[in-house]
Amino acid sequence: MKLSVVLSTQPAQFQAATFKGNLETNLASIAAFGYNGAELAIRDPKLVELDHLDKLVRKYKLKVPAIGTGQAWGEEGLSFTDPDAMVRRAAIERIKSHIPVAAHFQSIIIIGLIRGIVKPGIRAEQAMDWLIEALRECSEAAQPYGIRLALEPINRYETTLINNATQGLELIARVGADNFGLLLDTFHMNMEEPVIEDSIRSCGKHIFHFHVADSNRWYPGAGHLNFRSMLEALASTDYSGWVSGEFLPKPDAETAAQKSIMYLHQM
Ligand code: LER
Ligand code: MN
Repeated sequence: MKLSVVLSTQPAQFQAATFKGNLETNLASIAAFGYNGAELAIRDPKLVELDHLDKLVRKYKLKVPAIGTGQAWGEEGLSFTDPDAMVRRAAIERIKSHIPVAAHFQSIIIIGLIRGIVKPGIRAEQAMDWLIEALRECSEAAQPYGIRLALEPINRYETTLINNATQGLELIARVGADNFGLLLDTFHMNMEEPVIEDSIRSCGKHIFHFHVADSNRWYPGAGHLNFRSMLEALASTDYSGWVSGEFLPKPDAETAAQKSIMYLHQM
């Protein structure tokens, strides 16, 4: 099991970006705790100095399994399903601008909240059509680089578009691109899936990435989710990707990251 944890490269409102603040200090801690990788939350690749980032990631012998993109929604309001065509275009271009960074580190590009929500006055079918169009364009742009995109079903309190695995699988069929799959997150699945393990098994080969947090979004082991059975279900799909910690920095990022890796290693 390859383990990573989320680190934001910029200040972010998103609370479950486990590490924020000084990049090098955080990468050093993540490596020291025994993680194999750091999942990077990048609002805008223009704000990142790729050479500097690459040097630090190499220095601490870490991989970058995935790039989170949701801050473009959280901080700037960009989305694939905004009624304003300029905003939709900016969201698509923003995702495409992650491709060179993803190609450099061989990372998956995460499609989280940048998909947006169904805005008032917009029909759900219209939002879905915009979403599918955007995902096709981005998947097609990433394909020549061998880069995969993973859409994350997110719980109903954060979005009205794609809350569960069934909807995620339907979307995959409609987008119809081999390099487009799913990111499953145990925190969201705990709210939306009837039986988490069954949903993991049903997603099978379409699972490109996996986020872990416990029921309370603290580190695994701090709540009531059954990580042994969820990870067994994941293994039964022949998953060869990463298990990435995305949990609240509570009581603080370092303690949470350490407790999580100790707990997951026991599994
Ligand atoms: C991001 O990976 C996530 O899980 C969402 O809750 C972001 O709001
Ligand atoms: Mn997540």
